[in-house]
Amino acid sequence: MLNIVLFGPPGAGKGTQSARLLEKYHLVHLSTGDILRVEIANGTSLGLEAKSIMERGELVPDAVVIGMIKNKIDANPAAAGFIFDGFPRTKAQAAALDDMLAEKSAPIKAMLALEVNDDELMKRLLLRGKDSGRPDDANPEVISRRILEYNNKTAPLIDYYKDQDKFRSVDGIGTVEEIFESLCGVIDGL
Ligand code: B4P
Repeated sequence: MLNIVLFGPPGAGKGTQSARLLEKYHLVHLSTGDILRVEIANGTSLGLEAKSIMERGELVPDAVVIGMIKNKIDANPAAAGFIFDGFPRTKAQAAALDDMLAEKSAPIKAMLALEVNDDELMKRLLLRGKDSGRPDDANPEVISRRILEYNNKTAPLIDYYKDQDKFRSVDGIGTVEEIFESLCGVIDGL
């Protein structure tokens, strides 16, 4: 099984690159951001809980996203592998993911980290906010909060995966195609 964590700050290109990678490697895409937005659109109780948190640019509680991911893994027993996009975002989430995959004897092969500076992140997200309808992309203060949450709670995962010798850095600046080629180069060398 090819299980990959696609990692990076908000706006690094995780969603963009996931779409291409899953097509090439026939993987199942698990994006906690996408799952949460579907819950919000469907007006579920989980969606109602997540909506205001996401609109503030904060992280949804660990127990909520861990439960969501577990359900999706269980629902795809025949998958050739998973791309985890936007998950894990905290050490508790990373440890829970390791436990879930240990049960299947299919650990994470690599964490591919897209490196993009804060100015470029802000530019990309504000641009997307003009037509995406995502409230968390429309406001520079909310974007700054998301970047702060990333630096405080998510960036420490780099060391978590370095300790397991799974961290791989990829330059996230360039054309979508160039970055895709770099990611494929790393995956093909695993
Ligand atoms: P996400 O949906 O994961 O959103 P994101 O981190 O902001 O990144 P996204 O994947 O959307 O952007 P991308 O880099 O593809 O999370 C949203 C919220 O959900 C979080 O803030 C949090 O509240 C909650 N949440 C989700 N997962 C959670 C978890 N595990 N725990 C707790 N809370 C969680 O792309 C951004 C833009 O850049 C796009 O417009 C794209 O077109 C553009 N772009 C991409 N590549 C480019 C390139 N090479 N050049 C120029 N532009 C590019």
